[in-house]
Amino acid sequence: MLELQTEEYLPLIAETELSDDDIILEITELKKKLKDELLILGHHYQHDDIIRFADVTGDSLALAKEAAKITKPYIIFCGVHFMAETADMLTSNSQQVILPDLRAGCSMADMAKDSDIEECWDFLTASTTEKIIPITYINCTASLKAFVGKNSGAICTSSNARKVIEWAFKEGQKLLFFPDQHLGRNTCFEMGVPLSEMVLYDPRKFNGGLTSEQIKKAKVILWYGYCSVHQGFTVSQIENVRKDHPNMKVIVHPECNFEVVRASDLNGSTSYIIDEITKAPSGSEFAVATEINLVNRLAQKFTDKKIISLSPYQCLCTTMYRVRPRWLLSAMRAIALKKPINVIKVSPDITKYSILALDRMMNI
Ligand code: CIZ
Repeated sequence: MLELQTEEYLPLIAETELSDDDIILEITELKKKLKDELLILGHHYQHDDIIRFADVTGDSLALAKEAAKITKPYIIFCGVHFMAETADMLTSNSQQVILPDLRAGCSMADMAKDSDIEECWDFLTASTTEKIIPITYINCTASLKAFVGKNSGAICTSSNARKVIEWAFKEGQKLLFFPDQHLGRNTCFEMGVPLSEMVLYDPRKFNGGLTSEQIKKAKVILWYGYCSVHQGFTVSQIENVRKDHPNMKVIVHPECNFEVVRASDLNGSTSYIIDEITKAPSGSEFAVATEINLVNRLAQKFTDKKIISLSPYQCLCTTMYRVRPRWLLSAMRAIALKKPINVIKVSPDITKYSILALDRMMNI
């Protein structure tokens, strides 16, 4: 391993001659050396060559809660930007949350921009006197979390969306759901809200493409956002699986579109998918519609079950994939020098209101 003495050691690993094997070796050594100061978190959608170094793996909320429990000064969050933000908000000021590659964003989170959200809120509140409760999926920017916190709303995850929406309907008459239209639509439909009472607010259009009359009539206003990985699954893929594997259950994430969820056998969050597959008897067969790294890992783990991706195409989360061992090593070298890089810090004001929205969710 190189000597950890000077800042010359810091240049991005991409600029060095290190081979992939050298990188893995050095991460392994640094992990031992930093064991008292560093926690590495790995989201389910990360590649195996990152997951192998994770102290804890899980979904975004589980990992953020894990970060909140520990007192180690450094947390490397192998996931995407909004996840590191949530972890920063739940940890103390003296702890530092690090995202190995700052380009690891989330296209769905980026679909709800602050100025568009304010414009939407002004239009909706001017269109109706009924109380609108804003709910956001946890997969969003910290500033959207703060917006819902400020406006009497709450955060939800894909596991508790139904409970949070039930709460919202007790608090107000209408729901504004950010940023994933599919999770909002699928959950509300399963709760008995007909599609005719849901409208789609598209921030690329004037007034979201809606009239005040439509807002008055609607019970649910869905934001036009989606996850490009989950939106890629199709009903014809389900039909093909049913033809080729008659005993196979189709299990999909609720970020998939409405038709796909309706045509599936089971739907739920990544934790739900993992639990269903784990508890299924030996010999069970599943076609899974979620990120490919998780599907492959499940297939490798449960060799007594047949597990395939619903899609024959590569359904990889490219932003998650930006976190490569090279960047993990860069982040670890910087910690070893006590000069952490890529530290994610959310402002106190945004944190205050986001925590309000998170707390509301926790109390529901
Ligand atoms: O919140 C997460 O971690 C994601 C991306 C999905 C889920 O269902 O857990």
